[in-house]
Amino acid sequence: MSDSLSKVRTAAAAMLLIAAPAAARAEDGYRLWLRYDPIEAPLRQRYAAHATELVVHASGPIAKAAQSELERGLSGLLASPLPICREVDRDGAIVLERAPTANLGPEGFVIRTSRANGHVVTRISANSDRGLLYGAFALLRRIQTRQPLDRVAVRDRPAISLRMLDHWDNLDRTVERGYAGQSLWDWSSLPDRIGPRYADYARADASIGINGVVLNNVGADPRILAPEYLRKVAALARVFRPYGIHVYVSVRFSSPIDVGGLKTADPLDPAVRSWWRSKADEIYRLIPDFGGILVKANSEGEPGPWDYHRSQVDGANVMAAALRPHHGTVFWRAFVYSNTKEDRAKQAFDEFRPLDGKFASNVIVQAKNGPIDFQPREPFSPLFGRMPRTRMGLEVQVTREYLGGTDGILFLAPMWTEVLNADTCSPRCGTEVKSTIASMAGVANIGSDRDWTASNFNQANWYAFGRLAWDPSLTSRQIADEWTRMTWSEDPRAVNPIVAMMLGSREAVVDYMTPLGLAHQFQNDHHYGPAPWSCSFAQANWNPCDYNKADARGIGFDRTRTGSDAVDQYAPPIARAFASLDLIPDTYLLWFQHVPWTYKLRSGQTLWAALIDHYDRGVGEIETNRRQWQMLRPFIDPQRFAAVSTDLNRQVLEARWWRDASIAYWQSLSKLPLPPGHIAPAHPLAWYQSIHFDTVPGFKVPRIDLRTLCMTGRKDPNCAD
Ligand code: BDP
Repeated sequence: MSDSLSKVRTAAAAMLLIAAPAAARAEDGYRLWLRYDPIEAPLRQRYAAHATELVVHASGPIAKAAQSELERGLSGLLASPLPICREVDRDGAIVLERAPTANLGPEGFVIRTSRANGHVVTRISANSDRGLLYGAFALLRRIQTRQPLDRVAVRDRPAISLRMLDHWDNLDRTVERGYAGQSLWDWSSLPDRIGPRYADYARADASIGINGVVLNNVGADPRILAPEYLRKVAALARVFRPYGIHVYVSVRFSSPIDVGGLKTADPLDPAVRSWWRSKADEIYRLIPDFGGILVKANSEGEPGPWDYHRSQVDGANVMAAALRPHHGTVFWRAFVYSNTKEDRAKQAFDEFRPLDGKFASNVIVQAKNGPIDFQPREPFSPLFGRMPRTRMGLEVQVTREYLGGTDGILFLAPMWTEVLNADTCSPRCGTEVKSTIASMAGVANIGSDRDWTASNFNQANWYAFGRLAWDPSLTSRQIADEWTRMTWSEDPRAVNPIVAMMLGSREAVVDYMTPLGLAHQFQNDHHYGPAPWSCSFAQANWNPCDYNKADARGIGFDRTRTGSDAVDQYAPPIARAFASLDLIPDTYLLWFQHVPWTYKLRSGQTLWAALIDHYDRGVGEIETNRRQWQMLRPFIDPQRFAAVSTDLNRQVLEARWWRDASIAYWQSLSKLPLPPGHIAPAHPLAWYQSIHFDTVPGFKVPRIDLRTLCMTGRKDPNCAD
């Protein structure tokens, strides 16, 4: 008993720290969705009756993490310390216990109202401590989102077994396509100094079910495999382990030369094979639960098996053989293309499809959601469903490289559910992408900024990624709703408008950037801002003009049989739909078809009129969001309210810039007047073509400041001197 009393005291002390009055706390976004502020008084009593004590029948480090999260969360939410007891001795106990349960797998859990020692209790049970950890977070989420705790019967297990965040972090702490400051990993002070942020990061990941983290950039620095860095990796693995997270690293294909001192990295060379084997042994001696490696080979200047006239299979399998005795996984990226005349959208499929069935069983071929590159909208990659004898992984980008970085509100769940739910029609219709994948990876948007993601709303994308990787059948609305309640407010007068803003935001961005199937219309290199006219790269498939194919007569990339024939990479029913002007959804029109400016859509509207409508709809939506946000002032703390207001001001200017610059360019080709009711761009085309900022998001600065964006030329109250 004295044991449990001392625990009560510890929990009470912790609670004082956690449940400090909201007003006194800096609302800087650090707590993410794990805020645990006290719930409204009348309701609190109801929940308190279901959390009278905590009884834990599991003792491993992961179960301990689950226990401490419950202590922290419940004592915060209920504004009262949570007694820890050995056995159930009253109604309302929460029992955390390992109990063999069929069909739950190693990570699933059950939460249910039941009885113990004659008392009514809530049991969280699982086959493993990892299941308990996920169950603990699920219970907290129930309370955070105010779902009832009487008569609970939840059974949940992840649909996808490998749920990964891929950090594109460099060893010098810069982050490729990162907008949230430096890398979280302070390589120079590792392994000696372990700041509290590492564990806070792991808690956040675990709370949404992420179980794998790739620490470094796919354009990998080979030093990551040097003993000095492996010790640092091991230190992070130790912090992450109690949260059920395995670490992985990206490796450079030429590592046998770069760090091994060999003369070749030819995967069929025996010395190379044995180098990978002994490197794997060395890693696993340090990190017994090391997850594996991620490889970007023969793409965008990275070395790979082609350098030795070997195939992607040869490259992947030599590493897989080295990892296999240790149960490690090789994620081999399908993002492979080169500077040839062939349509870039076709190259990955052409390369990988003939290799189906040849990859080792511990290789996952990881393809981006679309055939090109994280655009605001792409059709799903034709590799999904068409590699039936290969373990496939889906890669999405959580960081907003092509989507305005940190500007405004952009919720990406609608984009990801679009691909997860896409019907591959392989082997038969009704086979959705989500049922064809073994893993889901998100390119992280996380950095050392206090709010982790450089904008409060970008946190929602980290959250949504984890939730969808766990359960791809969740809807965007469900995710937006729970995140909003956990992050902003429980008041429906705040929840409803915020959720509505989030749900409309992705389509708005597509509309103001690249409507009707357009893609890759970005300024070069940094991918911030419009440049549909740009045609100056020697590598044609980096040029926006190569993707829009716009001229005086029309616009769009012909990927039907009269063009590049990318349509035929899809299963026949899909190929038929994309190839047919009668069947193709408007959203993919210009991705697959080249049509005249005056082409009549099925709605009866001309393409020209529809394009202008979309741009204006996109801008209008963001302007509405900005107004709407102002009405939420009474419900939101001043610090985060101001930060989001600024983000939205930037997004309004960015949206107008996209709209004006794009229309000015298309009009210079089509020579068509704007349909009635639409205003002309504020400036002539040359104005937009001359905009070149020295500092843009991700290039020297995390975000572009408002004054600079004002130079894109539209009048706005925020641009007045
Ligand atoms: C592109 C990014 C580049 C990445 C590449 C990749 O611009 O920074 O290295 O994707 O995924 O979109 O490898």
